[in-house]
Amino acid sequence: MKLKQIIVLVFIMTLMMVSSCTLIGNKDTKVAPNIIFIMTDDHAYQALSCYNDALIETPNLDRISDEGVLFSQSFVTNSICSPSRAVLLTGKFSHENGQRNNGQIFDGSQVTFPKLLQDAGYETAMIGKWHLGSDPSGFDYWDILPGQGDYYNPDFNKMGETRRVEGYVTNLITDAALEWLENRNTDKPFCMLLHHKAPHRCWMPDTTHLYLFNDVKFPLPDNFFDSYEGREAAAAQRMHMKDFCPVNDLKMLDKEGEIEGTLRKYFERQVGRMNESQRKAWDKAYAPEIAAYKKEKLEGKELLEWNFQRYLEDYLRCITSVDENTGRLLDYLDEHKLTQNTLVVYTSDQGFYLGEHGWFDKRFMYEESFRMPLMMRLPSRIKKGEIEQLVQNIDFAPTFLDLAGLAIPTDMQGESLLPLLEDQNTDDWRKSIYYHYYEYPGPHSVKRHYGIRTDRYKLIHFYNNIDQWELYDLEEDPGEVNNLFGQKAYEELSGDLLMQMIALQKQYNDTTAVDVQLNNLTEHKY
Ligand SMILES: [Ca+2]
Repeated sequence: MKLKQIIVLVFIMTLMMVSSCTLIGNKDTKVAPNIIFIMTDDHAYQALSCYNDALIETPNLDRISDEGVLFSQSFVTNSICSPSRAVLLTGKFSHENGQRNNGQIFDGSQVTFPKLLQDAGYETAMIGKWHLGSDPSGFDYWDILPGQGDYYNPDFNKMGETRRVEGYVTNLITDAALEWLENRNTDKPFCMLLHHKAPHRCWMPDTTHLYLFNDVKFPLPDNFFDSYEGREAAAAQRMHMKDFCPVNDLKMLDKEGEIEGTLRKYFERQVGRMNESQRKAWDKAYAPEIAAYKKEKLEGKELLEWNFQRYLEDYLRCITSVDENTGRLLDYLDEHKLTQNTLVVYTSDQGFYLGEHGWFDKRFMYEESFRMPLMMRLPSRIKKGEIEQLVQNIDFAPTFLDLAGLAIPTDMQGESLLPLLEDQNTDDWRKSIYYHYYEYPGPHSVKRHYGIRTDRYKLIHFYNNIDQWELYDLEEDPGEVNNLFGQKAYEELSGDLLMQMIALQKQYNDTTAVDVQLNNLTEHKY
């Protein structure tokens, strides 16, 4: 073969490789999109102005929903960090992927969507908070925070090598993401998981945001002074504004050491990571707050309200960093002409309480921690507007595989969201969703429970060392303070929801919950 013929042949082969990679599994002419999945840790939908602008403006995050879709009913299957991450990767409930609680080591030998995308020709990356114990698998590149990670000058573990990086964690994770995008293999479509640490407890803001919201008085939620009447499990939690550690959670680290707090040593380690100028800026900002706290010695309701304001200031400052850094990423996509064919997803590993029921943290199946914020943008392919159908984090993996034109493994338990995104006929979409939380005994003392939610109603069963059912009409009682279970007028509805829930437990193969119900039925002879 002559040299010229060889060159032509190599050129044609290269073209064929590029086009087969770009289409990935799509049989038709649809081009496989790039995927950027941005997930924060504990970002409440109440703190996103595309959902509600009562607390904060998030103009950059809102761009995703303005130019794409906003899911108004998106939910988690188990409202806690590592279980949520395992559901994302596997498309399966906790009882199927094995990750029921924080602290368990994720079985990385399982089938996950990044592995399937990688096998099909995507370049894959995982950057930021991983929090699954085992090393990431299915990624061409990973650069993660060990464990929970730190806000200031954090360690990163890049493909097995740990180093300390100077700076603020949300900026650094975004820097790492942009650097990877810049150096990626441009012949392949890519899938990047960008997982922020923020705004996880202990809500440490960047030095550039330490004075934000200083003059703002945030409105108290209607159920802030909840009495938990008729709700035994809600009364037993330890995640109330009164349970805050003043030093760690409210940043009252006085030099004299007079302010006590169970997490003081932990927080001293956090600020101990700061360099001299960071520490100087930090101490200057909090000194007046600390002095006032010591002088005023607030008690009772006044102290709770002060705790609430103090908590929200820092939490929302952390969100501002996330918002600004998401803006940097979206700008990069614009500048590099990647916007049209890149799916940008924004979500959090679950919701969070911002004073509702008097709480912080998550875990419960009540709305604020059960709901996840979720926005998606892919201008070349998906519609704009709001999606009201019930969706869950089991749906992420099937959706990404479907978008790439790949087969969805039959044992994945979620549904592809593509029909909703493309405005196809979705009359037969699911009408109810299922939840199961396990981490008890555990931090914050939230008892084990499972339940079902429809558009309007929610039935929950708390079990293990308690046996209590709760029923809510979300239209009449959005704050979930009025447990209707056991009232005569609601017996038929409760029975109907119970039957629907048993059907979901069978569909999802949640035998533990079925066993619990059978035991309770036998013990209590209902
Ligand atoms: Ca979380």
